[in-house]
Amino acid sequence: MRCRESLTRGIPETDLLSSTRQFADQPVGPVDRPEGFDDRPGVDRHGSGLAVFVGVVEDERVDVAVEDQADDLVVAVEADVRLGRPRLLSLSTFRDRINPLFTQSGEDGVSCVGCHANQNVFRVVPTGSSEGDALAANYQSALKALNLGDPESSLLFRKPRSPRGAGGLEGTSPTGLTHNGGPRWEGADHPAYRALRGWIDEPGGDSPRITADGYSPGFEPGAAGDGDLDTLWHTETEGALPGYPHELIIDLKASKKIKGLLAVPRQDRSDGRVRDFEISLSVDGTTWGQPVARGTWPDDPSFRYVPLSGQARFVRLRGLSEVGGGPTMSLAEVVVDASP
Ligand code: HEC
Ligand SMILES: [Ca+2]
Repeated sequence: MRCRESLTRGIPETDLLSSTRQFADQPVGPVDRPEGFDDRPGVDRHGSGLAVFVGVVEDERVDVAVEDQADDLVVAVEADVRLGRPRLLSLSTFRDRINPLFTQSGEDGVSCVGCHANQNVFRVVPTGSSEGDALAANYQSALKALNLGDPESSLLFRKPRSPRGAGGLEGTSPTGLTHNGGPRWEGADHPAYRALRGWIDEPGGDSPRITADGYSPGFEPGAAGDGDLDTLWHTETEGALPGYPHELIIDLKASKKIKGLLAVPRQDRSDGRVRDFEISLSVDGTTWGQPVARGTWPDDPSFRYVPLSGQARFVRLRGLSEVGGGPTMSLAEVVVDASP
């Protein structure tokens, strides 16, 4: 069974199971285990008796296999698209042009958030009282539902243009799928569709200069600002292992109005994820005021946004402890939300 499903790494396995179920409801097995299929740590067994295996073969292609209780392979879903590396797109464009699309009512008076606030894969929530949390959650969800290597194959492009149905594969549908929420955007001329395309095609801006109190070879501070969710900054993992606090300093190269900081923890494991942190601002990189924000982050791969206000050129994220009490700190990405 082949499908043009794009599964991006970083989707929790329970979510993966629910999206894979749509393709596994008609048992088609047993079929051969895909060649080169590689069981990875993180494979999980679920109470339902189904096990989901996710393997990355040939570098970037993602395959999914589902086994039943008797370990028979009932279905192997082989993604026939190559995934683009998971990459951050502009946060400010997302806030200004994309996020508002999710709260715009359709002809039936319902918006995406009206149905998707508790959905597993594409979970988008209304702004409510905590604007930063909603921004981070919706931004992460939108990126999860996009395959940047082949945007047109993305669920975010296909679902809102699919006819009403149970959500699974449908040969007669122009997108190959149905959508429980019915068609929302009629075609490629729809403003929402064009806004999404514009967001993906937008050239990347000038990246900030990032320095840190230490790093392991291959995990330099710049890896936290390259837009790639798979590359990390990581403090030393060998030798004297200097413990916390650790810090990352982002130099915006000019004084800017600071609105917030988005942090993306490493997506694959807990190692080095920060628990307690504080953020300080500086105009010259030498003199730092009192922290402008303090907080605690959970041990999960969720994007997190800390609202800030102030005028500065340098932003310092200082980690005070690790989620597991260990000595190292890591970060996949950090983005300062600022305007000139
Ligand atoms: C009336 C309810 C409803 C509305 C409105 C709705 N959806 Fe959905 N959507 C669903 C349900 C239920 C599913 C899961 C079953 C399926 O795949 O159709 C889903 C699935 C999806 C998926 C696949 C990932 C997932 O979470 O399962 C995407 C992407 C998606 N919708 C995008 C959108 C977008 C974008 C909008 C707004 C333009 C929207 N939907 C509006 C009900 C809705
Ligand atoms: Ca990175």
